[in-house]
Amino acid sequence: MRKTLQEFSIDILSIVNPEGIEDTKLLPKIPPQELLKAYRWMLLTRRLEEQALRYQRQGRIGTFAPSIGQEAAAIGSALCLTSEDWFLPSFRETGIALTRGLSIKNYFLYIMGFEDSNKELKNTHDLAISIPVGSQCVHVAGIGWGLKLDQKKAAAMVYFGDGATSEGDFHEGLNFCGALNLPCVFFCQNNQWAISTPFKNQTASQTIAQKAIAYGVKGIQVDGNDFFSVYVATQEALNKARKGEGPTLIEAVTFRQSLHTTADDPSVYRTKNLEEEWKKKDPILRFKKFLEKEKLWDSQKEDALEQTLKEEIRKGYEEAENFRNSNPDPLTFFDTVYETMPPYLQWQKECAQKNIAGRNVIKGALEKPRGSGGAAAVGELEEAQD
Ligand SMILES: Cc1ncc(C[n+]2csc(CCOP(=O)(O)OP(=O)(O)O)c2C)c(N)n1
Ligand SMILES: [Mg+2]
Repeated sequence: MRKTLQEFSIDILSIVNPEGIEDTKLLPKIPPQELLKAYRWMLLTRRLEEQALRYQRQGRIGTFAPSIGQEAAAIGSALCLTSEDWFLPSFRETGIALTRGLSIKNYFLYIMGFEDSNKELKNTHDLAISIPVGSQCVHVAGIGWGLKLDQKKAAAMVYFGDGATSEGDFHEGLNFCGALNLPCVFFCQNNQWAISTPFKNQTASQTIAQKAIAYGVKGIQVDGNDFFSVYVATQEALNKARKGEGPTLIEAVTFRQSLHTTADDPSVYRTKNLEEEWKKKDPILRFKKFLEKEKLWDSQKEDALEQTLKEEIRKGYEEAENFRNSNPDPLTFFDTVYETMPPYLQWQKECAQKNIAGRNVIKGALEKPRGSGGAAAVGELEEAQD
């Protein structure tokens, strides 16, 4: 005997395409003021990162990962979250963090290398940027489990890229959430690239969304450059999670228009033609076209907004510069990892303080600390000195 045991399908959602409204029935009823706010967030994200790219080239700030081209995926999903929900970012979620209260000053401080920027996360439901690819997919399972045990009517949404779906953490996290029916939303920004690895080399699956099926989780693919598709799918997924009906994996198909990070040069691995093709599907232009058609927007309003944003960004950068010039403690990153600092970290911090004070590594000057990690750290310091 051989017969089909189960069959699966994956939905794709597209509401407003580059030519206009594709499906009026699916268009969500969002008040005009909310649409205008969404546009403002999208444009702020774009202009902020464009300015950050200039500052980085001038040597004023460090490496960062721009999200240019992904603003609909970011803002369309972010606006569905409440302050009770949890937000777990990867490293390309500037727009979402802004909607959650990240100040422009702290945005710049982080890429200047100051951990102080993360202090404002205390007492929020937002986690700090996660650089190890996919790691936050495990953290979300823990947070989701906590929400379930506490019987909270909130959800946790984790963001990651197409590349992260090749990491074990993504599979472990999604499986755990499926098995325990946790209130989590996995939001994949499939921007077609993991640094220089194109999507076609990432997986043999046709979609990322279908990976949910293996874990008994609902998966859906959306046009990630369409604010409305992203909004509808995320709202559905979050409501489902808050009602205790389990997790969802959303794949937002988008395109990273800019470089992976400021240390990258995409011209060596992708064509100008491809970039031009995707520029025609630009999420901000598409949303603006919609607003103009609805008579909610015009060039005068656009000019005024551009001016305000420019000023906001300039002011935020100035505040960050002032902080940098105030001779801040460069070692605050030791303080924000644990509630109580373990002895080995305390010891490392002291070493670093002495090192910075005298620019002089302490060979044998300190006793080996008690507790794990200390001995290894002593060895490392000595090696570094040699
Ligand atoms: C565990 C781990 N391996 C490798 C890296 C180096 N790295 C940083 S970003 C990246 C690609 C991530 O691609 P994707 O998940 O698609 O996210 P995107 O950068 O496109 O937003 C890699 C390999 C890392 N940070 N962490
Ligand atoms: Mg990617």
